[in-house]
Amino acid sequence: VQEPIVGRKSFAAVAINCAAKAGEWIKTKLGSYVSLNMKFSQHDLVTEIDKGSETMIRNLIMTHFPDHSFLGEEGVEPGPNASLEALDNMKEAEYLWIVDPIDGTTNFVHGFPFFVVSIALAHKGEIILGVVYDPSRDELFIAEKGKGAYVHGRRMRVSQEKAVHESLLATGFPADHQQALPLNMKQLQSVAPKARNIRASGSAALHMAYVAAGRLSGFWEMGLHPWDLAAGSLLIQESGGRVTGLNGEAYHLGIKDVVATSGDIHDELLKLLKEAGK
Ligand code: 2AM
Ligand code: CA
Ligand code: CA
Ligand code: CA
Repeated sequence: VQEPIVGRKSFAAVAINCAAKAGEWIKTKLGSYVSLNMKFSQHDLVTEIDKGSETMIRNLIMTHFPDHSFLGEEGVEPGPNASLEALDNMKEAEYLWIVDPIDGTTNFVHGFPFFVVSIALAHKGEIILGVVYDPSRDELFIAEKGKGAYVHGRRMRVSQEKAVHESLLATGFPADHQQALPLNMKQLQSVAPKARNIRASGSAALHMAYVAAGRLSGFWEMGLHPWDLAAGSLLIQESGGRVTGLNGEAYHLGIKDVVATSGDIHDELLKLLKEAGK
């Protein structure tokens, strides 16, 4: 439903509007031919739909908040450290929107319906708003700092599982086949026999949202970027969970290797992952 633009809309209203509009549009493009580019390697795909979604979101945000800064995946040159350099250039920004226009592009390209739009807003480096929208299931996950996290308008809580052996976990297979992928294989060998089972659905932001919703008890992945994690990290914190780096340091925008859980299993999962890294 279109609301008229009158006065200054809330950050949350604009984020929801962006995510819903972009998500609906992306969904109409699923299964139709899209021209593909390989960004950095054959494992790093981008489509015209990624770029179109980002442009749509950026234009809407800039219309409402012209003095805000914007960091979107498709506006950054590809490469492993580019996102941190871009972030460094923007660290003076008072309000910074951090956007992944499609998280799960490989899924999108293959018609595997696990991809989302991820939108976060940071105020002086602290994430104050996170929205993850899954158009395939029409699910919108939203959190505002200090106000809780919601899906379908209902408050989210992380899962109750107390140990890895009763947990459903998720990971992502890294694009870096030299170092990160072999380490991820070792991590799987360490964690899989201890967990109830493991999923790898190909969207880090969706996995983060599912940890917040209690559908997964934990998620870890290496080599990610701020736009993959910023919104999801607030969803999880506001649902009572815990998000850290691989060494247990508290989540911040520069974290690339993430461990996100309901909280109770966090130390046990960190320990299993650490053992795999030895
Ligand atoms: P994307 O779809 O926005 O690119 C899946 O394991 C996760 O890794 C997704 O969130 C995906 O985001 C991200 N990803 C895919 N290719 C990547 C690459 N080459 N480098 C870093 N992250 C990548
Ligand atoms: Ca990408
Ligand atoms: Ca992504
Ligand atoms: Ca993306």
